[in-house]
Amino acid sequence: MAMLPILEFPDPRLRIKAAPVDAARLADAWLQQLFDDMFETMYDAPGIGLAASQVDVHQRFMVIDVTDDKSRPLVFVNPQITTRQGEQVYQEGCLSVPGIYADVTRSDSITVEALDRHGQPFTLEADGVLAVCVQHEMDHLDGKLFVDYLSPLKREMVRKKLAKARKQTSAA
Ligand code: GNR
Ligand code: NI
Repeated sequence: MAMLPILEFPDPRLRIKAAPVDAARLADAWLQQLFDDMFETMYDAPGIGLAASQVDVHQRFMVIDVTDDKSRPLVFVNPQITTRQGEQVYQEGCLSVPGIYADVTRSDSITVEALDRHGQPFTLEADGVLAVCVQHEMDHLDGKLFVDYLSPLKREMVRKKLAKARKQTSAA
């Protein structure tokens, strides 16, 4: 098990569009280890989701667990949203944009189809925070961050705030 470094905004590598996973690669030990390491990194943060893009792996998969007791770890490989209904506003945060929170409007309920970590296809109906998290992680796979939904001015304020926070951390 290993903790993985998480890329932070405005790192340009967060903008790379991830490529589909070759399902045959799910038999590889390194990919299975990476799933485990991503869960460990996410739980330690703590966070409710982590996309491969955030750990500098530009392939289409993510891990999610929205429970309080780590009881429902989900791996989504090559996820696709097949239905969307309604709208919800949720105050989002992101491990790649630490300490920043903002309201984002997304679909209220979705159907997502993906492969699990063993290559088995599954379909999940999600609403509430799980639906938010799936959409947030899939944005990462397309090189998109929740701060992209803010105005350019607010996004620039976020960039400056993070730069200042980093400077203080390194000076301490
Ligand atoms: O841990 C996380 N919490 C969260 C809260 C509201 C909306 C989305 C999220 S995802 C985030 C972890 C993360 O950055 N995943 O990419
Ligand atoms: Ni995120």
